[in-house]
Amino acid sequence: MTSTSHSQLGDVLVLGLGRTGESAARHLASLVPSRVSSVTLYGGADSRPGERSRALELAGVSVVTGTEAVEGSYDLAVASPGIPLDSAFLRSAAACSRELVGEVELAFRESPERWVAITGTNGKTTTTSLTTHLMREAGIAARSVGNIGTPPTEALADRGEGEWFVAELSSFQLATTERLRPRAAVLLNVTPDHLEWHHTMEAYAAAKERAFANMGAGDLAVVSVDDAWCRSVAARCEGRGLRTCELSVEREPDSACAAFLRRGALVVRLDGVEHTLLDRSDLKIFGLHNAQNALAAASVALELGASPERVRDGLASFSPIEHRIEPAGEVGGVRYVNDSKATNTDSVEKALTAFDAGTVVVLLGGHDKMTDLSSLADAACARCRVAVCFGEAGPRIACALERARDASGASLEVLRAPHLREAFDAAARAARPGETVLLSPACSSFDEFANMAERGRLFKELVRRLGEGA
Ligand code: UMA
Repeated sequence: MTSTSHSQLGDVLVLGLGRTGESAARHLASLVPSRVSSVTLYGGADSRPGERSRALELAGVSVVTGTEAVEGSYDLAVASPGIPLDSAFLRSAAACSRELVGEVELAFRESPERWVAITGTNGKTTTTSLTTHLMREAGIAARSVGNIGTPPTEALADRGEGEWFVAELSSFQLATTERLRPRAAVLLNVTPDHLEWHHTMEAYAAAKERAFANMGAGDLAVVSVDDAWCRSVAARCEGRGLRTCELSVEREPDSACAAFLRRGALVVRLDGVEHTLLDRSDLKIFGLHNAQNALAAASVALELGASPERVRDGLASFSPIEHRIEPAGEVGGVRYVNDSKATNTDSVEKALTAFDAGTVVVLLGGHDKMTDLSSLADAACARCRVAVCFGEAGPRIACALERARDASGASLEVLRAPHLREAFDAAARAARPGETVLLSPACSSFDEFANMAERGRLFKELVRRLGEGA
């Protein structure tokens, strides 16, 4: 099929009843009857009728729940990112569709101008928000879409004149792209992740590399040269003659386009022209990884026309989102991070992936919601060196962690403390230079605080006091 931005799409199948599926189905339903004949959504085996499916039915979408066996015949199938490519669900859909693409690909086909793609294992969300911030500071209309939360098809309806889509793209989203051609794309790093979906590192890295597949003359690829997977992507981009901005926080690349640190200052060189932006210590986002994120965002903003002055101001004014993996300071070589917003196990598991395995001292606990802890316990065993369990849920979490540790042979140290203050002291004593003390409690705060913000503020206050006393 050769659908272009205003082609007939025919009978369309949408897979997944999450945010992506809903948004793709709504967009497609708005094109009936002019470009779309029918929209059918399959929610998958675990999906059930509910508010979302009823609202979609009212919008004219046929919704099928509780099965992965797709029936019928479709011109196009649009997949949600969470559904693995080799799953029975996707294979069943592909068998009755002329073409299968992801939702990002659909959005790109519908509106292919002015896309920036940002991918990598870690740092995508910060880099995406920061790029959008820098562009806006420079007077360039921009919106963050994609994995960061707003499916791009949702943003299509009110896409402003001249507005850029700064798309955070996960490997899942990239794996189902075909014609996506961003004007600039960033690859921050590739480390093992999502292997349950991709199976091999090669497949995972190849999905990320798809961001660059269709780029050509005049486009800019911003690619880290600090890890081996990225280096080979950079070499292939350069081999194709693509303008490639080598991104490094470890050395100064000598290529015509590069982004790096020189005596602590962020420097971006585009086509041989250098811009020294600001000192790393003037950023409000901490850590070398955030210097890399800032370099990547600055490279894109400068490439797309932002002035170095505006980029400098934007870098200096950008703050991390409060309570969400928010750097709270560094004392004695130990980083402190406030993720008080993580009130469920899933968010904690996500947060843990942002740090090197084995370097985290995590603070877990609070009001006990009696949720299942097995997956959290496995994640903590895999990624943390120490866990300090506190509050009402503390004893139950500690037992779950010890059970998982003993079953897996992991070496996690489990400590117990009555409240956040004592837990903080125990964590600070246990942490070694180079490690991170992470408040990512997996529980709501109501046993001890009015809300999660109050809990996060106390954590930051304890870090400040520790720093003063150090
Ligand atoms: N489904 C199945 N079988 C599966 C998986 C999903 O049937 O094996 C169906 C179910 O109906 C389910 C629905 O698909 O309800 C959910 O779809 P989804 O998993 O694609 O999730 P969405 O709600 O559409 O959210 C997705 C992203 N989720 C994933 O990639 C898992 C969101 O990223 C993203 O913000 C959103 O689209 C908007 O673009 C979240 C995420 O965890 C934050 N991303 C991963 C990460 O960051 O590590 C990649």
